[in-house]
Amino acid sequence: MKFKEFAVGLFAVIMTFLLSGCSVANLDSKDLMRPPKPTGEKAQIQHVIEQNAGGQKYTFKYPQSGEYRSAVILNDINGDGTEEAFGFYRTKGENPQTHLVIIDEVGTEEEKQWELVGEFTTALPEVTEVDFADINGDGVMEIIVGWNANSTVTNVLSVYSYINGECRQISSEEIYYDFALGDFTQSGFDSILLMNLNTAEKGAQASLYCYNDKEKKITMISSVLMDSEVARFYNVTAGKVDETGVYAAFADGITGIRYNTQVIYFDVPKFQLECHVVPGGLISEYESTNMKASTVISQDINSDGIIEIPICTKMPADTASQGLEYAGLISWCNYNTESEDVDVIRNVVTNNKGGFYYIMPDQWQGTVTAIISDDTKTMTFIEYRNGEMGNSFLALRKYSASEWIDGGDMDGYSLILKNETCAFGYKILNESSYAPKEQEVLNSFRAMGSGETAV
Ligand SMILES: [Ca+2]
Ligand SMILES: [Ca+2]
Ligand SMILES: [Ca+2]
Repeated sequence: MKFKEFAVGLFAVIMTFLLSGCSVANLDSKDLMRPPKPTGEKAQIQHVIEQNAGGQKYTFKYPQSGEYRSAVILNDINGDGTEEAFGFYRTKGENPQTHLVIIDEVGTEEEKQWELVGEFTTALPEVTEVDFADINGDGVMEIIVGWNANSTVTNVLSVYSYINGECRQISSEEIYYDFALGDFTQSGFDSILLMNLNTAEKGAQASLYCYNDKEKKITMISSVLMDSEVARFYNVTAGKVDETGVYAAFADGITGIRYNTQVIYFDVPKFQLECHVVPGGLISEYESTNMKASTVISQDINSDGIIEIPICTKMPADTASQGLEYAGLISWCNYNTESEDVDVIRNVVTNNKGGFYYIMPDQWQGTVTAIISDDTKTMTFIEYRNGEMGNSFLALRKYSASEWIDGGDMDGYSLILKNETCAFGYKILNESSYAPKEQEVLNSFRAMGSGETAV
């Protein structure tokens, strides 16, 4: 019994944690999906699970990734306005099985009771992730579950629908490495985009699955080859590509030598899934500029609802100067489905180790470089023409909070901003047509920290 007690204890701890997380006011409907209350409700649901396990030892299974990490999740999954619970546990013993149980509160207003209404089992031991989407377009969310056998490359997708008191699986154990959900077909229905890496059995491929009303399950409507060089994805984001509403998955991945983003979308007139590779920068350049791929991911940097893709390089190097450390350059781009190329939205010059960056004016592109010096504290902008550096015109420097003395002689640096730990100053160096005005410096400078990325 010890094991079970431990599992129950852990369950309570995680429930408490998740509940405290949920107390933050947020009207996003996804946040309304919650773990059970640690009161009668939780005890009753747990009792149903225990009964269903039939006295066998079991452990709760927690989704390994994604937004929903609880082993028991409450959500209205049949559209009747009240929540059902569904939970994951794995039995111990000779033939261990992982169970997905769906538990609904049934009975009259006076006497309600939580009861098992659906159950699915698999030999696969782990739950990769859980998500929700309305795949059949009836306004009620389906449960999307990824399972895996301790593999980092292969997961199995299951889609469950609970309607009219009946729980059904509407998928056929499709294999995937990563998935994205959303209205890829611009039909008002959600569909599922499965992405697979190159393996011994199968080439790298993306496949779009939609609900097929005739077969009452999801079926593949289109597929496309993906970049076979990609060894893994470190991020997948789904969102709009452009103003026209084309919806895409942006798979940020890594090959042997570089990072790239694959933009995968469904071309509705052609009725064809498309995949285009946007090269994101060499691993060596990420390393030399201290850029971290995990923090520079495809995202909407300017809150216009359209996803930007980061292309990370270095500021241009002076061929005659050796041993200089150049600043990183992140070009945030939109993918243009017509030209099949990218449009740069914003260029950001970064001093990642120093913890600050500067939004670069368009006219600096190709005609200005930036070097990092002074033990990464200083970033200096320098005119640059035909592979050679000219006048340096702007320096940005980081100070510790105690180093900065208001009104003191700071070597000619003026304060940009100061926080609890550090201060940042700027100095105009030489006469140059590029030299910015103070207000431009204040508008363009950003300090990293508090989880901020260089956007
Ligand atoms: Ca319900
Ligand atoms: Ca539905
Ligand atoms: Ca955007």
